[in-house]
This record gives sequence, C-alpha cells and structure tokens, in this order.
Amino acid sequence: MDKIDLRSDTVSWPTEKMRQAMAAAPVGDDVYGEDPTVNQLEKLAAEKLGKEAGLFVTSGTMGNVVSILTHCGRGDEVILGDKSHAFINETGNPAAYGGVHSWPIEVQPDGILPLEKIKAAIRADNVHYPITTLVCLENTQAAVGGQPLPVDYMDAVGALCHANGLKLHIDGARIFNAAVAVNEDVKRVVQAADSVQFCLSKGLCAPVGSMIVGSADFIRRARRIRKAMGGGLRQAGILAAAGIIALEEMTERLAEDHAVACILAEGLATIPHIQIDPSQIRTNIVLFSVDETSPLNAPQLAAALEKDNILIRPVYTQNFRAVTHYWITPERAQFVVERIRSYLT
Ligand code: TLP
Repeated sequence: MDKIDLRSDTVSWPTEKMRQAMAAAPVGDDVYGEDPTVNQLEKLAAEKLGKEAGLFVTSGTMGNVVSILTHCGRGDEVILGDKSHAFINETGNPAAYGGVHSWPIEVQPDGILPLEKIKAAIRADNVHYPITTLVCLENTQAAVGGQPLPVDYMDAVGALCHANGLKLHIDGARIFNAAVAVNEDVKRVVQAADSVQFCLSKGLCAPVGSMIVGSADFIRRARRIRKAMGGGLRQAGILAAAGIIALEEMTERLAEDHAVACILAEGLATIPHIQIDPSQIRTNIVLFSVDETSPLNAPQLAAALEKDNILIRPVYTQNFRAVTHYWITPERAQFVVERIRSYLT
C-alpha cells in the first residue's frame, strides 16, 4: 500500500495471495446457485459462525438492510443504537425500502445499549404502536472506538429478545476483531444471534463483500430480498475467492492490528495538545482529539499529514478517528506519531 491510510480499515488492499486466488477462481452463475467458489464461501462462513447457512452480499450496508428487511415487515420496529452504523450511516434504508421504523437507544461509552432500556423500548401490544420485531447490536461498536461487547451481554440481549418473541441481528462488520478482543471463538460471541452481518472487506482485507449468516430458512428469505435489491450476482466467485482467504487466514492476525492501535495510542499520548486515553483501546479504532490551544486544529493537522503521505480522518474541528489494519505496521504507526509530534511541538 503506497500511503499510510488510517482513515478506515475499509481502505485495506487485498493481499497478493487474494489477487492470485481471484484470478484462478472457478466461477458459475450465482443467481442460479452455480458458482462453486461462492457456495464454498457461504458454507465456510456459516460453519465459522456456527449458523446453518450463509449469503454473500456486496457490502456491510447491504448485509444489514437485507437482514433487517428479512426479519421485519412494513410497520415493524427495530431497536438499535443511536450511534450505530445502521442508524446513522445507512441512508435510513430500513425505513426507505422496507417501511421499518427505528427506535434508537443511547450507546454507552463501552458500546452497550443498557438492557433495561432495550426492555423498556419493546412496545406493548397497542393499536397505536408499531410492532417491535428486532434488536440490532453492533459489535464492535465503531463510533465509541471499536468497543467489543461482552459475551454475557450478547447472551442477555438474546435471551431478552427471545423471551419477547423478537429476533437479534448483529452488525458484526468487525466481529472477528470483537472475538479476538474478548478472547472467544466467534461462534460463541454470536451464539445468541439469529442473524449476523460481517465484512470481508475491512480488517480481513478482501476487496469487496460481506456475509450474512443465520438459519437456513432465514437465508432462503434473505436471498430473495437481496435479489429484490439488485444484489443477485453472477460470476461472483472472483470476489468470493478473496473472501475465503479472508476467513481462513486473516481472522487470527487481527490481534496484530490491535497491538498497532495501542502503539499509536500510547505514542499519541506523549504528544503535547493530544487528548487520548490509551486504556480505552480494545481493537483497531483509535479516537483522539487536539486541545483548544493546539497550533493546528484537526482539519489543519490532517492536511499537513497528507503531505507526508499519511491519511487520517478529522471529525469536526478537534477530533480524529484512526483505524489500523493489515497495511499499518508498527513502524508506520511510529512514523505517524513522530510526524504528528513534529507538527504540534
Ligand atoms: N463503516 C465505514 C463508514 O461507512 C463509516 C467505516 O469507515 O468505518 N457496519 C459498521 C459497524 C461499519 O463500520 C460499516 C462501514 C458498515 C456496517 C457498512 O459497511 P460497508 O461500507 O461495506 O457498506
């Protein structure tokens, strides 16, 4: 990768091995269910996450909306985090395309939606109300710095959902980061979930794609919604080939990205004008800010760093989000720290 790109893990390039596997992938027409590489990926994803079946989709956004529209009908309601990607960053698609109403609950700094708040949000059977059908949790919770959710919390939300006749969907765009952070098999992490969306294209480095996993019946219905949304793919084995490598070889190494995030955070903490708490770093997302007396504000610092081939995302005037991934080595993280120090001291 030619630049030090910390704007997201979505920017990660596919590995050389992925490119070779893509070129050599056996393919067929996936709308007919005939692409052997897609079929292999879908089976592998389901096995890895301990669910009956899997479905390849083009993106995390498609994975979430297809899942929500599969679980919910028009006039139904989904309970989700007020800082969740599905609520903030997906164009309001459950409402736009499925007539699904959202009830946002405040995400805590540790990524949790308090159980009692979820419970209180479940609608009573009343002619005035939408019908609560689904709870959606995001794990890791990106907006609060990639916080992984504890497994017993996931279990408790699952139990609450099922006791009330609701389904639980996980936006697991970074579910393998979460599993590594809580030191559990990913299967265990998502055990309570009825469906999970996870991305092949972020920390796992595949160029395109996400997976949905769930029961065989759920995936059969999701496949139909995916088709309705224009997501029926043809020789998608070219893409799935990279996804297979992502799942087989890239999940365990995510601990390295978390270690690099810590190097970055600890280095940043030594720089005047930077505000960061390195103890908050659990996965690959580093949130920090520059104080009011900093010689450069966030957009100015980002512009200066761009001249050093460092890309980093300013959030408003004082804040930054940096995301580590396969292409951010410890040396590159150190280099970023030193360049920032040079601009702020
Ligand atoms: N997140 C992107 C941006 O859209 C903000 C990023 O750079 O982090 N769920 C979560 C938790 C995500 O962070 C994202 C992407 C998605 C879903 C959507 O995935 P894509 O981009 O594949 O549609």
